[in-house]
Amino acid sequence: MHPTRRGFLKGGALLVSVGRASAGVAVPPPRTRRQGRVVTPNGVTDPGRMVKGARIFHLIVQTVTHEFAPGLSAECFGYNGRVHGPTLEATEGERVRIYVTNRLDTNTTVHWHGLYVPNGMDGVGGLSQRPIEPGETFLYEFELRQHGTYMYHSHHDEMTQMALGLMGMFVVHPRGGEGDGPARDYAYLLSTWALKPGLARPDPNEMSDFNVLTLNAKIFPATEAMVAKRGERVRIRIGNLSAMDHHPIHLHGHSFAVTATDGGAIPPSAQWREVSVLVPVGSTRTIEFIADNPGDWAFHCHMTHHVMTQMGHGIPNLVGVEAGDFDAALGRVIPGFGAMGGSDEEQLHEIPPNSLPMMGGAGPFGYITMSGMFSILKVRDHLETDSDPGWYENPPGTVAEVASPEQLAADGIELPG
Ligand SMILES: [Cu+2]
Repeated sequence: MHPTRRGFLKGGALLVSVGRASAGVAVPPPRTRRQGRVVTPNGVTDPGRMVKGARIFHLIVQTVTHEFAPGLSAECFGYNGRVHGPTLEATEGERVRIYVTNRLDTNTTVHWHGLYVPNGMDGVGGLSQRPIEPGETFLYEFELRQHGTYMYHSHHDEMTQMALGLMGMFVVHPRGGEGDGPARDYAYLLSTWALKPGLARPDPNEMSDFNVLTLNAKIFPATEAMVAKRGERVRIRIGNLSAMDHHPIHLHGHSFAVTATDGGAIPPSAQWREVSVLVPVGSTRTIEFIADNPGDWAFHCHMTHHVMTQMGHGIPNLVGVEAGDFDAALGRVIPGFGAMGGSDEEQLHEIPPNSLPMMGGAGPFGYITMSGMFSILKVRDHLETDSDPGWYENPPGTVAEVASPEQLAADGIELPG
């Protein structure tokens, strides 16, 4: 099968989205914000504020219209106007007071995932507290007795409320700081959504067919790139609060050490090296490496369906089919149906409103055939700022290209007839 003749099913229509970017999904200029020491790509890091020796946070739970990428938005639940909530950042030994105001029209709670808290601060609705009713503001107060990467999420009707986005990261730095801490410290929260093309709200009832797979609630090409200067030590904290899916997160061009889970730091003698780290549901994994390989390196979930967006299922496999008049024939029973085939120019079919092609954004060598849980680590010899430096300029002779007849002959490669 020719690579430009692949078809992709989307919401009842088989789409071919290779060959050109559709309107509205060009790669936006990504930015990386540094509010605290931890950078939350596409999100915010909230260090709170100190009042009489305690660190104060305020989470407002509310309905939020969230954009996963230009062209795809949904009515979700969020904190402080965002999906997901801010990465809360504090230091071991601190007392935190976290006010939670419920602006939903349903009850909620907040659970502090992985943190040692008094039982009554654990946020399990009905078990450890009564739920926070609409309009109420609850206070959670506890001392941070550990350091590491944790999470927070609704623990009331959690199947629904987490499916709609009520979650965030909680980073606790070690008491006394880190003498040789990393130069870059990134935080990602992985989540999964069932958002049928054209619909306004994610479906919490879905158990298996999640079609929007996100890094910090964004899908490529809307995911902001990470940056690092060559030689810098980079830490990436990854939490997974997907409904049903574990994610093997893969980094290209480097290997890394798994340095911590939400159970605590892993002693150096027990750390292991990987190029993909499996982040199970309800867990965090922290990885560290030296960014010693300049370039634009893919950072993504290795589940192939998790780097796709809004695929539909339930039609026969048409890979390799000579489409011919198939579109017109099937279009009579399935309006808008489009099978693979035709020229590149014809390959992008009509898609329903508020939906995106299954994959892709513009790249330096054409269309990047990935979406969903996909981002890029940009390693450079020199970085003027922490914002996206643009595409990597490869040194001459270091990009794969068509083999020359001379080279083929020199290496004794004979092409099949
Ligand atoms: Cu995945």
